Amino acid sequence: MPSYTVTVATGSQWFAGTDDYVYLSLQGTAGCSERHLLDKPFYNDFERGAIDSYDVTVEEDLGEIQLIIIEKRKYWYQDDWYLRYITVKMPTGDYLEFPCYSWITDEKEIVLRDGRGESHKKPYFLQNILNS
Ligand SMILES: [Ca+2]
Ligand SMILES: [Ca+2]
Repeated sequence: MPSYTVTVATGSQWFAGTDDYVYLSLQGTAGCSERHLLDKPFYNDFERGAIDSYDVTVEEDLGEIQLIIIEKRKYWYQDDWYLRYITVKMPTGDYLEFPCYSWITDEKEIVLRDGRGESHKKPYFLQNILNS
């Protein structure tokens, strides 16, 4: 089954992190994924300045990913989240970048689109991480 690696970058400003539930769906040219809860066991996800990666396995190849749908749901109290960007590593090894750079405040769905219109190079910030 195809697997996508989803990397989520939380902002580094005060209170940017969240303990809310974050669900992700991938929508591609060939289909849509199920809704996945992004959660690593025994780990505090989406803290300030964190870059967290999750493997999302899907039943069938989704083709080129066009949209990401993020849903934030309350865990205990309302906990705003500053999402910088999400990258998706495709089964082919290509990376797609979905910029957000905004606060997600309520319990709502947001839709992120591929920010570059070109998917065959690694984003420069990943090159920086790999080169450092
Ligand atoms: Ca917060
Ligand atoms: Ca957290």
